[in-house]
Amino acid sequence: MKNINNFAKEIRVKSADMLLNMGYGHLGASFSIIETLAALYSGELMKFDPKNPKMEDRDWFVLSKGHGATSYYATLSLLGYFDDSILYTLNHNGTSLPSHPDRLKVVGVDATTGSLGQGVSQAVGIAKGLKIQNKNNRVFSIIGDGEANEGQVFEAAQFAVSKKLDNFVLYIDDNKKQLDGTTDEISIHYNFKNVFEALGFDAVDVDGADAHAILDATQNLLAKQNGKPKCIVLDTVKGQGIEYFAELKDNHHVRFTDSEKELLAEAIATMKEEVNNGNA
Ligand SMILES: Cc1ncc(C[n+]2csc(CCOP(=O)(O)OP(=O)(O)O)c2C)c(N)n1
Ligand SMILES: [Mg+2]
Repeated sequence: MKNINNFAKEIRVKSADMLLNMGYGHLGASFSIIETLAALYSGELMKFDPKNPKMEDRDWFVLSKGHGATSYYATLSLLGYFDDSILYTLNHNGTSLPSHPDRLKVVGVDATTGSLGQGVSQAVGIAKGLKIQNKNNRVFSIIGDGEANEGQVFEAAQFAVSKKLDNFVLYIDDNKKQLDGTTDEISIHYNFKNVFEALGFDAVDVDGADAHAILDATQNLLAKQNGKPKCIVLDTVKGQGIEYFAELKDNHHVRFTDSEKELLAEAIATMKEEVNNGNA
């Protein structure tokens, strides 16, 4: 079995490297989903094959909060979906790696996202389509806590409950922040577990910085084939994994100062060493 915590660290190293190379990017949103990506793509949860990305019996993943694409791309590349060198063309003119996931451009991406609320609707549609075909594939999707301000999220949730989509797992990256403030300041920060339970989901709270806990919680929920869609509320910190950026107030989209570039480079070097020690 893959060392999932080390895999998460590898994803963070690669993501940080991409952002440093570009000089700016969606650091906060990318970092808070890394442990979830590590669990999903650990080999213990989702069925997938980088050599056969459209494999019939694969599980599907939809990153509804598409602005977190940096760490998603890093994960796909580490798994061998595409060459590492492509990562450093992120967001450049003519790139095959746009800032937000595009299923027609990025190998391994199943749904084009970026307009908040729309990814989760695609995900439940895919889950229903699989049920109609009597297939056992599952669908996993991540939304942000700010994204949950979109009414469309709740239309999708009602659809999932009414169609008994127990092949659908919704992760809420509850980092308590949005683009330019905390979710509390901008709207209401709901107790998502209570809200989604009330809607008809099986819902649990999980430490979103613990890849093993995320994996266990997902497996436990999926074992209940009770006609209820699943919701995992991830207690996360925006920018988690590198202390300076986790504590930085405006960490949604960061354009690095020279000193921040130095700090990021140092953090990458430290994490690389930890990855090597962990793999030893
Ligand atoms: C429909 C729509 N409205 C606005 C935006 C601009 N936007 C991008 S990210 C973001 C904040 C999202 O917050 P959250 O869902 O909490 O994600 P986080 O970055 O915290 O992971 C906004 C408003 C968008 N992408 N789509
Ligand atoms: Mg958020």
